[in-house]
Amino acid sequence: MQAYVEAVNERISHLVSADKDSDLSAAMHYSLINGGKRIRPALFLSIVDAFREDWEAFIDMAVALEMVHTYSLIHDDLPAMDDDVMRRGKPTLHVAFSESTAILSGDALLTDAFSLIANIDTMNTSRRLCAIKILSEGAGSKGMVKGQMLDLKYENTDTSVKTLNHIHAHKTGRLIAAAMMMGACAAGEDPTAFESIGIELGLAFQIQDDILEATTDETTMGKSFSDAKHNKSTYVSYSGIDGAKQALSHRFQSIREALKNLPIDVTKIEPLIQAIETRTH
Ligand code: GRG
Repeated sequence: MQAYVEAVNERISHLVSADKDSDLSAAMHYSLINGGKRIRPALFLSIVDAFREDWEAFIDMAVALEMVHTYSLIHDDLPAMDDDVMRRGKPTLHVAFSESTAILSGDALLTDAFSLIANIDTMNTSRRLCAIKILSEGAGSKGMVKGQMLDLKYENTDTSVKTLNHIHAHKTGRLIAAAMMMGACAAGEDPTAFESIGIELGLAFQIQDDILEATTDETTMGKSFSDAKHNKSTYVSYSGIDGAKQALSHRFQSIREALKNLPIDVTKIEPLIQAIETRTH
């Protein structure tokens, strides 16, 4: 995991410079550099590695994923959405710069991500197209954006676990699934099997987020806690800490079982699953 994260950080530093004459590039740099755990790009690279491909050749696709994820966090923090003031241990982008700069930086990160993938000319066109299709579908109106819309719709409402799962399978699950599926695309393999595993991992990730939010503090997590402010139901508010922990353990068990059935070198992914399972922020 460390090797993937270091490679992603190095490539981000190379690709995104903090141009003093451009508020837009300074703002994109501010959000992208430092702080993020780089889980989605690391997952993508581990799948490429598990198919025994040279993962370092696919680093720009990993960075593109992090750019889409970072855009989603910037927009999620805006006053019109969660209205949060801390992210990745720093003031959120609209607080550090301005609301309009935060909106435009998110727009730019999302758009530039696709240009980055389209320009990986060392990669065969059908693999690039497969990745672009999956990333756009995972992030767009049937994926993460739909999840965000549902999340806003169900604020101030008592939801069932079924509805919570539906929201988070889209909001958190679809981009994590896209990361894994893009790993298969990049290796020239069929991505289908990774869709349900990725969504399962996204749901586990969200349950964990809710448990951490209930058991730790904003400084440790490096972000504002705003679920209570918006009266959002969480896995903990619905099932209690013990119930949420039990659901989490079931999900990780089924993720490991599903991965074992695939024709890949699972030892490349297991350390990452382990790191996600035991994360503290
Ligand atoms: C605005 C279109 C749009 C979508 C926003 C991802 C998202 C949808 C909102 C984030 C809200 C949130 C806190 C969800 C919980 C799970 C999650 C995605 C946490 C943040 O991801 P990490 O922990 O963050 O990987 P870092 O900072 O480590 O990259």
